[in-house]
Amino acid sequence: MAVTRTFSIIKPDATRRNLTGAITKMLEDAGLRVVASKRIQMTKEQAEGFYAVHAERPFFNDLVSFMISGPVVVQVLEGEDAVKANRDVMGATNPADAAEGTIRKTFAESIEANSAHGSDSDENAAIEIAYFFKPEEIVG
Ligand code: RTP
Ligand code: MG
Repeated sequence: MAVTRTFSIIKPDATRRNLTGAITKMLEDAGLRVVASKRIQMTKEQAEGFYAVHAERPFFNDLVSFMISGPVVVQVLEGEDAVKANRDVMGATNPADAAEGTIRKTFAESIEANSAHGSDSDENAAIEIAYFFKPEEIVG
């Protein structure tokens, strides 16, 4: 298995509750290394662009409003099969379905305010990383 990168967001419900460190610790304990990180306030345009794939979904407008409701921490994570390692430790989208010990089971407030985002493929990871980071901001 190769060392790869993925893209993570610590969402506004989590930054509001001061969980940036706790969630980052769970990512690190899962074998992932933070090779880039910044706390930002996303603009509406940025959030709409990031979630463009969901533009036709009924929850799109609520999701964009939620994602700009407070600061987020965007991160690039590196590790063995990083996309899978990250999604495994995040748990299911709906915290009611998430396994014990996952980030979403531990911290999520709802299916929307679910504390963390993680890319769902290597291809999308590369697109999402480039959406928020310049190459020189990532130090492996
Ligand atoms: P993510 O993209 O954030 O890592 O989450 P995911 O793959 O598990 O979920 P996805 O289907 O890509 O949905 C993106 C985000 O939209 C919100 N959502 N709300 N109200 C709803 O039914 C609903 N479904 C999804 C969540 O914040 C989800 O993470
Ligand atoms: Mg997704």
